[in-house]
Amino acid sequence: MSQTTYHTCPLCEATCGLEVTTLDRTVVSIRGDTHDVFSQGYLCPKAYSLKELDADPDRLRQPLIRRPDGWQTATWDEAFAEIEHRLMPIIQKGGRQAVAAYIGNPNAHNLSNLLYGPVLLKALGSPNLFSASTLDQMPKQVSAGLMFGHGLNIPVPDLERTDFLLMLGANPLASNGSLMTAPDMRGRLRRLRQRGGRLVVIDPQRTRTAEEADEHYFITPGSDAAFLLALAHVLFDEDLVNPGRLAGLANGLDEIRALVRPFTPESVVMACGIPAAAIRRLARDLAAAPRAAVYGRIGTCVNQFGTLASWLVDVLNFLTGNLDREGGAMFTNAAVQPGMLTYEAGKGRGVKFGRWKSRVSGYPEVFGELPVNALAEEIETPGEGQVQALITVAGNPCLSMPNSARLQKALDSLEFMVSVDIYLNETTRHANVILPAPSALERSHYDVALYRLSVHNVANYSPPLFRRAPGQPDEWEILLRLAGLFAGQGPNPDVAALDDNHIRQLVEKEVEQAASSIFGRIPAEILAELSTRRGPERMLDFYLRSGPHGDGFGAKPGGVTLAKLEANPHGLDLGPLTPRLPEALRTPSGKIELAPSVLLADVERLQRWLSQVQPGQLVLIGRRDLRSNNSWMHNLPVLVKGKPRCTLRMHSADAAHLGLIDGEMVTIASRTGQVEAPLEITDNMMPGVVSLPHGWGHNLPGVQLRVAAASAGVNCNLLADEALLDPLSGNAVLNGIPVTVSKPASVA
Ligand SMILES: Nc1nc2c(c(=O)[nH]1)N[C@H]1C(S)=C(S)[C@@H](COP(=O)(O)OP(=O)(O)OC[C@H]3O[C@@H](n4cnc5c(=O)[nH]c(N)nc54)[C@H](O)[C@@H]3O)O[C@H]1N2
Ligand SMILES: Nc1nc2c(c(=O)[nH]1)N[C@H]1C(S)=C(S)[C@@H](COP(=O)(O)OP(=O)(O)OC[C@H]3O[C@@H](n4cnc5c(=O)[nH]c(N)nc54)[C@H](O)[C@@H]3O)O[C@H]1N2
Ligand code: SF4
Ligand SMILES: [Mo]
Repeated sequence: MSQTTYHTCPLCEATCGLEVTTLDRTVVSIRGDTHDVFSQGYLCPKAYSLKELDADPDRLRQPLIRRPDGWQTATWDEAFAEIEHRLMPIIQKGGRQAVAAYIGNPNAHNLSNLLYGPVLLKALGSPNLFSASTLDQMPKQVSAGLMFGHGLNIPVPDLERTDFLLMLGANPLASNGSLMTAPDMRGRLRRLRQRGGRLVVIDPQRTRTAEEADEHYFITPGSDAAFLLALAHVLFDEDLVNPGRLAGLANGLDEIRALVRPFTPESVVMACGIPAAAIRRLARDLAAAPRAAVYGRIGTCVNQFGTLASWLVDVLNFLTGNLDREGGAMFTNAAVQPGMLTYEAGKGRGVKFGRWKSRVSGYPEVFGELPVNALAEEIETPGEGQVQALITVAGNPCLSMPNSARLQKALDSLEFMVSVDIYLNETTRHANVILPAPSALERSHYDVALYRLSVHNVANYSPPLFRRAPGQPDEWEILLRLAGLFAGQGPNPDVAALDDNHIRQLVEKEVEQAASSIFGRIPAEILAELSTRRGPERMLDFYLRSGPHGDGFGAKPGGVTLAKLEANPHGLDLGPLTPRLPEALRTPSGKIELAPSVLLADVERLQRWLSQVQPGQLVLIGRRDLRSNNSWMHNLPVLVKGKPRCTLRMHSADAAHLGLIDGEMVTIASRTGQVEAPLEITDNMMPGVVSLPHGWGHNLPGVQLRVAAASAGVNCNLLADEALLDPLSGNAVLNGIPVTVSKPASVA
């Protein structure tokens, strides 16, 4: 008998609701759930690939142990025994810092891993923690932490009501939106324009999003901070600053006024490539719009001034009175906010960075982690504290991080490596043990991270679609078993007891927080109410019920519980965004910190750069494609069929200048390496800028991705330079890489 159930798509940040029809263990169809409270039937081509992903013969279904004569399948007990046997002596000898961890992007889309990943890392107790965050949004977390007191206090554009959206460094028509959870971006942007609103896109490529916009400006990669400073300059210069309701709630307005004074539009034109007149007009339009939002995404983050640009986006939102106002840039009030409610409302401890430093280059820690760019050198450099073992969880740094050739070599020199993953791929081929995670359709789902950045308050839970294969643990059980092992409990710790212990600690801590809805309650009573559940469901129920929309364990009847979500498979609509300041602030002052001193100081570095800008150097940036997802969905025929997509895009003027012809293979070279890719000439590129997507380059020895190997592409991160990063956030520079492009040596 066929069955129809509802499931949130776990693949990207859009959180689309899917209607899935199954027959026994087979997916018959995947459609958009027209009743989903948020996505209302929208989906993208990746949704259907969930079926292929689940059925993929290359997806690992048993643990693997590397033996001298190759990979061997193993039982779970054998795999954990091997980890205990190999890893614990490394810790005994080299201390906990000898084991590093790398946490990849799919963790952000995985309920088990979001809730239990931190437990694993705490048990590991190593200062050498790395994640894809420093390849991505860390600059935004740092700026949000400094301004609003918490790294997840990130304003999102109120898309449903804004009249003017100034979008920098994002292509949501391909990416489906990021740090802005909103299914059906095309529909939302069209509705914005239909109601008379305007969309302006700032991007070195004329993207699909730019094509939908009222205006698009090319911008030189890495220059957004300068452009935003000039916008702020015009606002002050023309007396257009009007913070409105928040005027009295911010420190530092005078400092900002003084800071932006030298940044006339004329002074940044050379660096940005945007005419001064256009900068002036955009600033006036931004100020004049009844409700406007400035939004910057990965293009503004992954360059050497990522934190400055991320900060200035919100400074502009403040200066124009659009921060925390309907139709402006607002703070989501998510149903689940671990760690957010535990302070006095409206005040907090704020953020502190650099509590420890990386051993070799001395990079400061941010939010408990070190820059990914430091991983290879921490492995390579001998001496006390050297990293000798690595654990990766849902990460593929061998394709995703700068100078990945260096990392690949470094991984081979490790004493031991364990990966929790679904594939034997470019990274896990270096492991000694691979622990397979269950299929995406075999796990429950709730977007703990993404609903925090949602353009509408929603909550939606999906139970697993399929039962796991016999013997296959859930991913949280894998992580807790590793945590127990690291805590010294041996290869077969009592996972259920670890889980009980963890939830008890959470509850005990929460009832002590004065701002909590369960302040002063008796932990045993709360635990009794949760007693029918285990694992992520128990934790989720706890967070939901003690959260801002929750039932407060009886204190607020009718509030959200997991049972209520289970009864509403299309999700719960918790209403449009509402103003949340000052309550959402977690700064020690209880105010918005507009001008944190570290940010002011960093502007000097930007000024030095501006004075040295030299036009004429060809630079490389990336791009995303709707039918792809970072590095790991190229083994699914439905997504990779069609024309090759890993091409080097270049403007026709650059191609003519270099004597290159459309379609021919070209060599792209940088300080760190070189690759060959077919040339695609298109005037959608800014002259002087070329683009190559990331996540390709699958034809490496030992990789077991048969479909991906056939359309392998090249790894653009062989060209990105690990020596370059944004010093405040430690974020990698992935765009604006100086390159040369030429006919391959054999041809020239
Ligand atoms: N040049 C350049 N480089 C970039 C970027 C760029 O724009 N340009 N973007 C950067 C960004 S934004 C990001 S987020 C990073 C991503 O960098 P990573 O997180 O390192 O890489 P992913 O490609 O997301 O690979 C995810 C891994 O998780 C595995 N996986 C998938 N699902 C599951 C699961 O359910 N459980 C487990 N355990 N494993 C799973 C996959 O097999 C794969 O090995 O790449 C960054 N690299
Ligand atoms: N289909 C698909 N969806 C995805 C992903 C995917 O790989 N494929 N990855 C997911 C992940 S991990 C993330 S983080 C999000 C990212 O989501 P987005 O931020 O929307 O990412 P992109 O589509 O890469 O768009 C970034 C844009 O920035 C531009 N850009 C590059 N450098 C600069 C610069 O210096 N300044 C400015 N102003 N623009 C610049 C690029 O040309 C590009 O058009 O997407 C997520 N969704
Ligand atoms: S847009 Fe994202 S969440 Fe929606 S169906 Fe596509 S991959 Fe899934
Ligand atoms: Mo990302």
